[in-house]
Amino acid sequence: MSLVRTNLAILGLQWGDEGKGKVVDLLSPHFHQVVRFQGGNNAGHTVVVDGQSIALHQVPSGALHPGCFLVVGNGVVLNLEVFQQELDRLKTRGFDLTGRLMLSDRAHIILPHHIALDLWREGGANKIGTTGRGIGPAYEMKAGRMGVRLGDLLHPDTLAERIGHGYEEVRLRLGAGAADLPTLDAIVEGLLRTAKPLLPFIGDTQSHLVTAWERGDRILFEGAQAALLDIDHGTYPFVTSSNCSLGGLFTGTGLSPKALDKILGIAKAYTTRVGSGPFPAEMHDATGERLRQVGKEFGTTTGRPRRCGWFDAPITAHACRTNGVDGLAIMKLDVLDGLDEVGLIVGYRTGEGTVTTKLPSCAADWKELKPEVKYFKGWASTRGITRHGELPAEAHAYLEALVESVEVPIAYLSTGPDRQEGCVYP
Ligand code: 2SA
Ligand code: MG
Repeated sequence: MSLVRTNLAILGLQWGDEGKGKVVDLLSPHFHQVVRFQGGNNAGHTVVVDGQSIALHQVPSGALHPGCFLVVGNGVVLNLEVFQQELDRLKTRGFDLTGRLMLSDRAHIILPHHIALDLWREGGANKIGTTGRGIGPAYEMKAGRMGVRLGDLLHPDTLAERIGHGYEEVRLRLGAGAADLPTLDAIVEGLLRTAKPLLPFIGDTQSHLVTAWERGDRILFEGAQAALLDIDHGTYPFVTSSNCSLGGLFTGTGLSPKALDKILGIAKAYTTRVGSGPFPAEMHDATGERLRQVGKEFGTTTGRPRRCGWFDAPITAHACRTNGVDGLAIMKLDVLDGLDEVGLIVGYRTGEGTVTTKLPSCAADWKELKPEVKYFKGWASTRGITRHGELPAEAHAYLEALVESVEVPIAYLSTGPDRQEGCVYP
């Protein structure tokens, strides 16, 4: 599978944190446009350059390559204050994005009362384990037609009214808790102040992308979160509030499916999840802890420890179907180095004792499922391997079984955090 001569989507196949940032960063030099289409600052993509890591939340991961034009599509929800901080951080590291960044005038803005509502809900019994960044309420306001879009910033006199509808609803819901909210005037003022340096970046990203496509630019679409966190196809209600699988790419940019050539699905060689919700692979034992420590499985955005388990083939196969994945990038294989045996979840044993690979639609039904694990002999080291022929035979056997169970070939294998640690599959 050619990863570079195409318009390519990079999508997460598990519950996020698969290492999409590294892949986007690796591939970016071959693309003219790098596009985010959903999510907000709940995403945290770490890219490592010369041993130094940079965490990006809303700026597309192509930022470190001066030849890439960066697009934030209409499906994204933006925290402008955080966005500006990211720009500033990048600037001090020598990456100035002036002239190569466009933010959709239709992208929605995350406001202080969205964050307050997110946190207020998370304090209650129906905790989802969100990132607390106001993502859910921002998308809710969008669907409820009370959202505020970047384009609205160009009409400052209408802002108070636009923001006011949603603000009043949040105040009603928070009741006494609303006392801590900033006033509407303060929100409008703060927003205008924060937005000022960003105004030159706001534009019609759909037209920009259609034009780029028509002139033959190569476009890289950078997914955030992942299929199992997709609001429709994930483990609802323990999901994020956007379509992080393939459909969201089209609604989140306004581009036609014809503009996309290939889909690369990203998965770790094991599985992690942060936050609450179904996770049949979870290991509460020393092996789970080992994966967490060796894999440094703590959230980029919130620092929360991630739940860890073996590679879960049924969920990954579901994600591949949902996304029409052409090839897999298997990340962090080296984290499994040195284990006596490596497990692969090939199905789930149900309450009735049968084995299934079908995922329940209802979170309650997941509780019944016990993973059916197939074990493989471990290997000494894959760290830093750059040619797939050099992989230990045991690692080959494991990867072959993984491919067989997911029914999608591997296109890229990562064997360490650095750019050069990994190999393209023949
Ligand atoms: P929210 O804040 O409303 O989106 O939270 C809802 C659920 O979605 C989960 N969530 C995530 N889980 C893992 N990684 C996330 N972001 C990655 C990061 C970046 C990525 O490194 O931080 O992979 O794109 C992420 N974002 C949301 C969250 O834990 C809740 O379960
Ligand atoms: Mg991450």
